[in-house]
Amino acid sequence: MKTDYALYLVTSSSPTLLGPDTDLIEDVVRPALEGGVTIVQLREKDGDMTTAQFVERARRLLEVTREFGVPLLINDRVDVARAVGCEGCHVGQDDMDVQSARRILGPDAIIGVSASTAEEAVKACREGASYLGIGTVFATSTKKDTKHIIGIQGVRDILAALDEAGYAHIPTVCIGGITQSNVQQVLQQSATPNKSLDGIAVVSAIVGSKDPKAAAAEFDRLVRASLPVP
Ligand code: TZP
Ligand code: MG
Repeated sequence: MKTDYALYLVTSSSPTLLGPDTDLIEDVVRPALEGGVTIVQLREKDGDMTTAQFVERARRLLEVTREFGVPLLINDRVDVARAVGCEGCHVGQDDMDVQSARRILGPDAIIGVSASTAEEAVKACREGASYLGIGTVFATSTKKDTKHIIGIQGVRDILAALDEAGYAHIPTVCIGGITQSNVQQVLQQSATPNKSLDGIAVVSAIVGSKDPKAAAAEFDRLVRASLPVP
């Protein structure tokens, strides 16, 4: 089945985003899925979670994403993705390479790669990435080590380079500082004649929202109105 990248939720366990008695899965991800999130990435950077806890959380989350028929990807930890049998993983430039990840997860796994330059994007496609996460678009306090703030023009340049290299068919989402106020501008202004974004990825605009379901539903409305008709 074709993966829908339109509204991609990346989780965070940061206490500054999650309220004190908030359960990430039941109080954030489930309502966000009800609101229209189409794909979920479990990203654990903030706590000092053990591997055992990580696997347990991924298993619990997979039960929920399966209820909604939405893919679950694991950030960085290809081993955890394999252990729980979810749909795939997302790797950054310093993580395991795509080919090795695919050896572990198999030919049908969804393997996403972060890219902040045209070179990184084209290389990831050549190596068999299923989709690209392009960014960081705008400065964000969610990710501390964002060296490369590329702006909308940077996203556009990468999309143009993908088209030029024959990878216009590889799905792309962008990430970093995306809000309900800028999402339509990002989708519209990054589009090139042959290659547009397939969706947007957000952390704080949904995880940090008081009402994740309403936040996701509003993104869903805004994104659907700006994506080219398939
Ligand atoms: N990669 C680049 S920016 C970022 C990641 C994981 C964090 C984006 O968070 P937010 O809150 O949507 O700006
Ligand atoms: Mg990583």
